[in-house]
Amino acid sequence: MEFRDKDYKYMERALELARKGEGFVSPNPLVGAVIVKDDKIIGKGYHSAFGEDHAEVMAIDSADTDVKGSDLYVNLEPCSHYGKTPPCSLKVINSGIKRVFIANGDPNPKVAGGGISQLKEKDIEVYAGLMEEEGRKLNESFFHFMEKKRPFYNLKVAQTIDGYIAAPGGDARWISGEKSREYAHYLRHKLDAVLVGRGTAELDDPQLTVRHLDGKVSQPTRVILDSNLKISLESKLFKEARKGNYLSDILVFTGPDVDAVKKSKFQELPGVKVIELALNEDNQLDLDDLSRELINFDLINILLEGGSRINYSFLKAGLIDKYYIFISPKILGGNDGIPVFAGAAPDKIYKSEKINIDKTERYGEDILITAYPKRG
Ligand code: AOF
Ligand code: ZN
Repeated sequence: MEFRDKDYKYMERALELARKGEGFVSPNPLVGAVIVKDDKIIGKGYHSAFGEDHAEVMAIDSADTDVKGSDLYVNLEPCSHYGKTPPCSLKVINSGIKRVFIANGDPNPKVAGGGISQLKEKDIEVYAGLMEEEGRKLNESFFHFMEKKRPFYNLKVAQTIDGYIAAPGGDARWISGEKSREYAHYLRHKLDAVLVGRGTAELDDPQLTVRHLDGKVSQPTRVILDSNLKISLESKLFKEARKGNYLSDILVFTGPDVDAVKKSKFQELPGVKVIELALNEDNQLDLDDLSRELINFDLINILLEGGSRINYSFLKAGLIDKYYIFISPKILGGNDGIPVFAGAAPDKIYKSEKINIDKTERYGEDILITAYPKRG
């Protein structure tokens, strides 16, 4: 099927609408829809929050003209299952829409082609694959989760030109500029959870919340990896929780058999949970076990925010799915700064992790490199 220029234009609009749900729909995908009749958009909609109407429903209900005989552009195959809402396929069929343009099939096993076949059975023309790549990218964490059954891990680092994320004593304020830090807050809003190691949680004493953004924001779940539950109850994160300032859950992952008294002190705090994980052969938290737990909490799009040992463990485990690397025009110098990945390096360059650079952009004086691992 040869798509026409206007098909791209309308699908682009659907993708744009879908993006309005960023931060609010997970673990559902971002979906947008437009209804076109006589070359005019007569209805539009998007999935605005988890549990809310699906895009097609909002688009059909918003139409200011009878939708009978019109075209629907939607980036995901209309669902065919009874979930939190009734199937979109029925809504589309009953509305009298004549043709449906889709970017991606829905990999959810409850749908998986069922939506498309229901439409076709009712003689609706279905054209799938319009802007397939763009649609897949928009929902990369959703597709990854459906296919691999594990979270999508995004590594974010702010480094000097010479590859350090902090001075020897841990000072990192600030490596990247204001524009980059603002973007990092947008990532926290967009993704489901922010994950840091105990060292970073204590040294930087961060709140791991979204600030510096306009409009309604979504606060990510905060995840701390701390094998021995050594983190202080006096850290900012827990102090705020104790004051009753609930912003989002805080999940502390530890190894097995940690101090029960200390554990209960954390658990008493509103929104704080301590979860014990198995250890791997290196006596570190088992990241597969962690992945399973995160999925249990519906956390599928995770922002790894350090520090360097956590970064290294995820790198070694081959778990980093996307890189956001901010490079700031600063040179720390010396050889004792804190590297991006702290641990033993391979002995040969050919053993290094290979990545594909997707984009390079300027954020103020910094460069942001977005990259994906090259995996077979
Ligand atoms: C659509 N249109 O706008 C979205 C779809 O829990 P529920 O009932 O909201 O269903 C969620 C599933 O529905 C989700 O996993 C995905 O397969 C599909 N999402 N489908 O037709 C939409 N958001
Ligand atoms: Zn639906």
